[in-house]
Amino acid sequence: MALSLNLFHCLYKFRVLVLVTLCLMVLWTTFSYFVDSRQEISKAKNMMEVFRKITSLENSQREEKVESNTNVPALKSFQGLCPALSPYLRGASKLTFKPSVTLEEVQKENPQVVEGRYHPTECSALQRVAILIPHRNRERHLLYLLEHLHPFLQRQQLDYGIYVIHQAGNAKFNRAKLLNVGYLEALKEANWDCFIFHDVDLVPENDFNIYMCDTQPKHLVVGRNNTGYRLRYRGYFGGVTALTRDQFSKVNGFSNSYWGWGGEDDDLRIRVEMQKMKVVRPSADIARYTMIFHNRDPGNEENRERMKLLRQVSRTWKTDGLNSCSYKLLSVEHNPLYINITVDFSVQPKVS
Ligand code: UDH
Ligand code: MN
Repeated sequence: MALSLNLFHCLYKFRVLVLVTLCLMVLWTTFSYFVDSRQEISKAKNMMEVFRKITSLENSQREEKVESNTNVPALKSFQGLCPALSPYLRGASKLTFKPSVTLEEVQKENPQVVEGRYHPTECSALQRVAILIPHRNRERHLLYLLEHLHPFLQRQQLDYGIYVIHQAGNAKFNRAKLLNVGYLEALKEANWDCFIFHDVDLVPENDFNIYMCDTQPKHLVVGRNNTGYRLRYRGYFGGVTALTRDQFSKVNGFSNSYWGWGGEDDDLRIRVEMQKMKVVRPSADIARYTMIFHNRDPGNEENRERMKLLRQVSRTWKTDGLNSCSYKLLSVEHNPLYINITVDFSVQPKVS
């Protein structure tokens, strides 16, 4: 009896123990569940806080950018295309040429020009424009042109580069071939959309004369001071012209055959017309230039062959142009204000 009572007591104790253990386990599980979820909640709270901080930081940065854009052009991200008409244009101006001006001064005036190139930082330029200047022995004219052209092009919010193509030696000058070289060499450096073929001695007077290409080849010199600001003759296509990469390639560029002065610009007009393109011009009150006075250069005597060449354009244009322009490249120098390309036309390059 005592044994069974003892056994019963033991069993009872065991049950109580099991029950207490179970209770403790339930309590522990519940407790740890609450602790875990509290931790999760605080983790989530932390994450929310971090997220809130990041977004508020982003917003304040965005506001800063918008603010800086309205004051000083500084940051390019989040920005769209430049407007069709730049807000910096000034219109007509009376040009002056100071004989004492130096390259260093022009450099100082244009701190944003690097190795002859510039692009606006406040917006994305509408076109990438290469200015090609044929050159030999006209250093002073080049200086005057650079002095005026750099600020002029920056006011137009263009992504641009100025290339000076220099003919080495004293042989007959070939303006058209130099411009072909400029086109071919400039395209090795950048994907230019538009080319401005620019005499060194013509300075634009009005910055509403936009140095961008059109749907048709554009002639930019309607008038100049030495012709009473009237077009030299009907069909004149010289001095400064603007053609897109495709327009110029479609006509096979300039002819390489015009040595000495004259004819090459008329030849280009004939090529343009043969491709059913039409020369367009800005209005006469805007397309005005000052020509820096000069005499005829030695080595650029009038080309007496030009009339004969002009009669043959329809037969020659396909094989005389960009696709047949051979030259010896002497150097490509990246000066602060322009890229200088020097070529020699007197020797034919070796074909390797
Ligand atoms: N060029 C040079 N060096 C030269 C010859 C020509 O750089 O020795 C370039 C220069 O970019 C010049 C362009 O080729 O602007 C056209 O040549 P040009 O200025 O001689 O042609 P333009 O029709 O004058 O202006 C021709 C001679 C006019 C003499 C008038 C005298 N009053
Ligand atoms: Mn000239």
